[in-house]
Amino acid sequence: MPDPLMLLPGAPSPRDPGRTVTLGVLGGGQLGRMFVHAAQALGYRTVVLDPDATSPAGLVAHRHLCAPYDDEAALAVLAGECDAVTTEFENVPAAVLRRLAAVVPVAPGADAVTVCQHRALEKAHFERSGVPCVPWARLEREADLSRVPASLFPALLKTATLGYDGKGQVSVPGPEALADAWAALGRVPCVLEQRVSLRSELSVVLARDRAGRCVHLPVQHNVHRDGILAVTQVPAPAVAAGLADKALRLATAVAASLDYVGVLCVEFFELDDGRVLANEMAPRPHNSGHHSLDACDRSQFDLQVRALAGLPLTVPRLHSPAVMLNLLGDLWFASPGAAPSTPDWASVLALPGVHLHLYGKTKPRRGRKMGHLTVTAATSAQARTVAAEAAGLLGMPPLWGGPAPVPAPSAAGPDDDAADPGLIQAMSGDGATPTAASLGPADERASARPLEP
Ligand code: AIR
Repeated sequence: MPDPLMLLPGAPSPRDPGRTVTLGVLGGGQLGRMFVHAAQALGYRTVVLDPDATSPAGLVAHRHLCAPYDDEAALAVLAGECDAVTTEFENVPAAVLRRLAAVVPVAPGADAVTVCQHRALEKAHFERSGVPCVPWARLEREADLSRVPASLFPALLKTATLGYDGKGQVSVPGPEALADAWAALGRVPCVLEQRVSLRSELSVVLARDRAGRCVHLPVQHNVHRDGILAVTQVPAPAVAAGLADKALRLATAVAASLDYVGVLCVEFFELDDGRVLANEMAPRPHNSGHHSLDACDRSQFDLQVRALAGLPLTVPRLHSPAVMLNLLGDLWFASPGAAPSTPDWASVLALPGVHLHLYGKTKPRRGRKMGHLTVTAATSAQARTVAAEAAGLLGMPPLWGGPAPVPAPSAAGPDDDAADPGLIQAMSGDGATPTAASLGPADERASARPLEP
């Protein structure tokens, strides 16, 4: 059944036949920029609302409304000029989405975004949906400090709202450090999470349409540094058999229980003891899905456009193994205190299979996501080798915090080069379990080599 709200690209707007169908996005960062690129490639007109005059998405959209997210006049123009609106940043107030939804189709909906914007609501929602997460406690007032069970330590204290990319997080080794940690975060509502022993971090990016049909990207393996995603690999290496299926099932269940429409990312921890726990989710495309621009025949941004416009969601196929490296502002500073200088892109672009994406941010800052680089190759091993070379040329730290995660020889045999034809990935469609072939090479699923968390 086609979506009754289907908005055909390049067609006259059903709301105003004098203009072309227009898609709007709240937030003008890199995620909005890549959404705009995908929408424009299909032939949609695009409008971005973002307060920054040089926002990455505002610079490429047909129209940039440069105003705060809750500016009444700008929201009226957005609602009047768009046929559907989405968001790219969970810090956009959910109330704004709710107000817009009274006038224009909005996806994801305000209720789902509200849950994703608040870590305590998010964890409670995971638990309600039967999705296990790390032991945690809510911290809202002074009295809560003494009620925290000792078993939660060592722990991480995170602000309940407005945190991303490692912002708003403090490590808390023991109960005696909790009061100071909470003070350091401004005594705002927080969640305290037990620090668990991680074997790996995984994520699932899925898209769900208004009829509840769901497709997903391959399960991604992520390495974070200082709370910021550093490296993503697909197919995910060294994921125990059955575990990828489980992550896909859990992510699909979360989306269904939110009655979610749009692109959703759920991040998971794989523990040393084999359990899979949900970490957090994002109501938008995700950094760990950026590889899909170059390694899949349907990117997460294509999926975001399709879900919003009510176009059919087709199964993304991973056609090449890939390694994605984040390019942080640090790369622009050759030494502490130095003036920013452009990294040596020429050397990196001379490597095979390198796809450079810069977001057009005018001010490099340490820890700021300035772009990413995806290496695609015929095999995972080749992608890792070229990625390590690119990282070396750019002066990045070793990618996996040590030697590259070369697959351990497995008793079953085929090496990862030989096994890569099994790349076809994967839809859950109606929630169906993906096939073994969809989960990548057997040795990458089953081998148990350790990876840096
Ligand atoms: N973003 C949203 N949540 C997490 C991230 N990284 C993206 C969005 C947002 C941008 O980061 O695209 O607009 C903000 O980046 P910056 O560098 O301006 O803080």
